[in-house]
Amino acid sequence: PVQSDDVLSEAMDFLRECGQSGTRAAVSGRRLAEASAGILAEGTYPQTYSELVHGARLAWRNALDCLGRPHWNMLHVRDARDVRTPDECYDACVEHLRFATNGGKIRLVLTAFPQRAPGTTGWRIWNSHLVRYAGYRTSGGAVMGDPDTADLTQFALELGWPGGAGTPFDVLPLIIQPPDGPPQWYPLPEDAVLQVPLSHPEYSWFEELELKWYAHPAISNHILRIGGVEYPAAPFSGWYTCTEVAARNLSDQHRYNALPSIAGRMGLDQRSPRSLWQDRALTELLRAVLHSYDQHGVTMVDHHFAAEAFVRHEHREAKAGRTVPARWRSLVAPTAASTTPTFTREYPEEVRMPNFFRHPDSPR
Ligand code: NRG
Repeated sequence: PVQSDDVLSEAMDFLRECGQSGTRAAVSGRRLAEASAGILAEGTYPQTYSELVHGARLAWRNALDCLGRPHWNMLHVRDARDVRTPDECYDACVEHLRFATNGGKIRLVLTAFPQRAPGTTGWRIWNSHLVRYAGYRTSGGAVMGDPDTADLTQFALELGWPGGAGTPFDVLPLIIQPPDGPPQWYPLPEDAVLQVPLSHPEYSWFEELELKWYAHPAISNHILRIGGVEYPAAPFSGWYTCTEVAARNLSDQHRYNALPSIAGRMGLDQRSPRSLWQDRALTELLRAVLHSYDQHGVTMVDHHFAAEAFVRHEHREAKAGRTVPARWRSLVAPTAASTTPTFTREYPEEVRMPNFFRHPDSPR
């Protein structure tokens, strides 16, 4: 919980920034007085749609871990602040997925659910993304599926979800909690979840590995904080960079660990890392991911293009008199890092407001 004087100064900073933004969120002195009266009386104030839009875009511009920020000004914001029941929240999440997925031409979109009332926890989506694959703990201590979601999967099972078909890629149900009630689970409609089966431009055996991933991430475990107001449920969607899927999710040893089987099919010598079998298998996995998303008409960027766009974004920001805060480790590609232009740059790791904050107790 935040102190009301923090809220007040954050609100005034934000509304003044709106005033200078040249957007529809530009406000008068009366708006500042109105908001501060609200904060002093109730501890918070309602934001206009234009303020919400501008605030969400600024939060994106300030997001330290995001490489996609060149597009910050194009974020589309869906207003779901009038949602009252978990069913309505679920419907809005499904609509979010359909709108963002757009048949593969991924749209940059955020859906804002009601702001947190002081003294309450507010709306909560327990999933880290609206779409994620389950990770079932087995008796041997291993995990079937995505080990990253083992806790979330456990949570869903405890709530009464019967589990999926038992494949390595079962889509988890959504877990939604209203401010005044227990969490509830909802299965996602199959046709709202676009997925991409992986194939390789040359290796015909690649399909037999039966790897796939979902079309885009819809991050749902962050609090959006704008001008002292918190939106604890505010899922946002963008498109993937190929390295996220290939060089982490499918290849990390503690995730899907796909490299040994790819290297095996390629006939590489896995006895020593010095044969660079991991590097070579990973490059082919990256090619397969890009190839498959392209073939299915699903938006995805490569790390080279994304890093170049980011450096252009830095130049544009500098012209506007702003530096670009960032977490280097998040921006720099996990493969071929030194061939991308962000590799040799340095960034201030400065938390500016508005911003997104991961729910601290979010299950993986
Ligand atoms: N690396 C995670 C997703 C993190 C957010 N990435 C984005 N966000 N591209 C993963 O699932 O691989 N986005 O809003 O587009």
